[in-house]
Amino acid sequence: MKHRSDRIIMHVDMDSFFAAVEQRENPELRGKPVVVGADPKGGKGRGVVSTASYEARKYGIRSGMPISKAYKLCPHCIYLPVRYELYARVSENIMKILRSKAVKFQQVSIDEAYLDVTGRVKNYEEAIELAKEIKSEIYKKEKLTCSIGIAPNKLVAKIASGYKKPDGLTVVKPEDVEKFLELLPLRKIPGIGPKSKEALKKLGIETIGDLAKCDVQKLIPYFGRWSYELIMLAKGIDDREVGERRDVKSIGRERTFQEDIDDEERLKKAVEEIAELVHSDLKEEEYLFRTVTLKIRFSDFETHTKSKTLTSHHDDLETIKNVALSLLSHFLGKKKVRLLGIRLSNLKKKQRVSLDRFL
Ligand code: TTP
Ligand code: MG
Repeated sequence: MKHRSDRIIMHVDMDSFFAAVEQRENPELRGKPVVVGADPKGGKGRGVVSTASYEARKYGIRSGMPISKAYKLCPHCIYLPVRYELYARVSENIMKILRSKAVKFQQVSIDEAYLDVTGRVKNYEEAIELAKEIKSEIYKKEKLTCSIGIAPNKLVAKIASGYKKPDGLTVVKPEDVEKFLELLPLRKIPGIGPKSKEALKKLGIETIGDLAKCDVQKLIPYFGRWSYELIMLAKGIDDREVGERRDVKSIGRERTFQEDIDDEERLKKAVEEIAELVHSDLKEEEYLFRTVTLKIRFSDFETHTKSKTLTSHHDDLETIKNVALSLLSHFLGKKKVRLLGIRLSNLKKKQRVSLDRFL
C-alpha cells in the first residue's frame, strides 16, 4: 500500500482555553494562577478542574483533577466557575477564522481543529507563513494564543501542536516524522492509555520508536487486529482525511470551476445549477429544509460560508435559488471565485400520508 505524504495538515489547539478567555475578559486575572471548574468550597468542594492557566499548572493543577486536590496544591489560586456559553461564542469566532484558511476543515472540540491546507500552500515554508498569519489573526481579533502543529497527517500534526505550548508552532516535515516520534512516550499516540502502556512495557516497548520497530507478531496476542494500526501510527503513518463531520441532517453539493470566475452572470448561473442538483437530492430524500448555506472559495483559497434560516420549512427549487442568490450577492465583486456550494440543513422528513388514513 502506498501512503500519502504529499499533504500538509495543521492542528490548531487554543492554549488553556477556558482560563485564557477568563483572563482576557478580566485584565486583573492576567499573569495569575486561574483555575476554571467546580467550586472548591475551601477544599471540601466536589467536582473537577476544567482547566488551569499556565501559571496555575506550575502548582501541578491539571484538567480533570478533583477540585479539592487542586485546592490543596494551591489554596491561593483564583477559582472561577465555568461559563460555557461565553467560551462557545469565542470558539465560534475562532473556528470561523480557521475554516476560512483551510481547504478541508474539521473541528474536533471546542478549542481544536484540523486544517488540510494542501493546495492553498505549496510547501512547508508557505505553511509556516500561513500558520503565523492564523496565530496573529486570532490574537488580533480575540486576544488569545494558540499552538499549531504542521505535519503530513493528522496524527503527527496533533502531536506536534502539543509539543510546544503555549503559543507554539511546531513543524514536522515528512522526512522528519520518524525522528520526531522516536523518543516520545507511548501515551502521545491517541488510543494508548495506561493499560496498553503496561502491556507494551512487558514486551520491552517504552517509546514510540520501540513500537515502530517491533515485530507485529509480538503484539497480536495482546492487541489483535489493532496491532497493525498501532505499528502504523508509531511509524507516523496516518491516512485519515480531514473532513467536516458528516451531518446526516444536511444535503449539499459544491462545484469547483475549471477556471476561476469573476463574471457575475456566470456565478449566478452556477448557483442556479447547483441549486437544481441540491433540489433533486432533497426530493429524492423526501425532506423539507429551513436553512440554506452558501459556501464560496476565492482563487486564493480564502473560504466563507453564509447561511439564512427561513421561518418555515420549504422544499421548492425557487426558494433554494432565491436564498442562495441573495447570499451570493454578499460576496460579488470581490475576488475571482474558485468554488461554490449550497447546503440545506434544518431538515424535516416530509410527512407521508399514512396508509391507515388513506384506507
Ligand atoms: P484542552 O485543549 O485539552 O486544554 P486547554 O486548552 O485548557 O489547555 P492546553 O493549552 O493544554 O490546550 O481543552 C480545551 C478546553 O476544554 C479546556 O480549556 C477546558 C475544557 N476541558 C474540560 O472541561 N475538561 C477536561 O478534562 C479537559 C481536558 C478540557
Ligand atoms: Mg487547548
